[in-house]
Amino acid sequence: MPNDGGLEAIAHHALGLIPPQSVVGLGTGRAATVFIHALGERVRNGFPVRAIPTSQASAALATQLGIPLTRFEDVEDIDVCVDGADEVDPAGNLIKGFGGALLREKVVAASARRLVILVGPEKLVPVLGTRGLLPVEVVPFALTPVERRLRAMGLNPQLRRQNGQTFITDNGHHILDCRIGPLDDPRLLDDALHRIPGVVETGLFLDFALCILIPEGDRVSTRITRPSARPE
Ligand code: A5P
Repeated sequence: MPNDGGLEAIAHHALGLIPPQSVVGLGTGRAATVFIHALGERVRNGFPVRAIPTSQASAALATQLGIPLTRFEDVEDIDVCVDGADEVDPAGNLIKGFGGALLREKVVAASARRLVILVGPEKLVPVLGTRGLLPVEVVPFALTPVERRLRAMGLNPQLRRQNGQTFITDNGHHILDCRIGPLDDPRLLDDALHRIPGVVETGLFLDFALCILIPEGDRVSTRITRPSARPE
């Protein structure tokens, strides 16, 4: 296996889950980037797909590789979305958004019939929150009140910065990175966060049906969590 933590292997495995003529959701981040390159090669060899990207970065890469992009308005459904994750618990609940694309990632994942998650074993955690960070996307107007609410909840929010500037998401929002520990009840926290006016989305991806691909030695291990990919 090449020295990429096995990402090439799982990305190529994911290609096998994409039927011809599919509409494919393209995730964001390192694992998704490896997959987009693999898909681009297949498209160059004549494989017919259209894609909906989850970020400007993934859109730019797909365009550069000749993968045709489409829009929600022009398709019925997304057949398969392939993305990475920052934490995966044993039930297949996720934390995402360390790369800042959580909102579009969740929109695309929720519109996909099948969600394929590519992760190295270091992302598998016994309990969500183990890595200590939960990104929360916030509209700029609400930054201060939301920050105060999160602080009062004990979440010690930090405004994300990048290259010395406040980080702006592709949607024109900010990210507050909450310091968390292992979460007893991620659903309770997610519901509480969504009740705060100005919070747009959280990095908790709960109850999605997933196919999780993990490199294991020179093999790819597959875990299927739930039968249907769309959370009700
Ligand atoms: C982007 O906002 C994130 O949700 C990524 O999908 C996640 O951070 C995984 O990225 P890597 O594959 O780069 O670890």
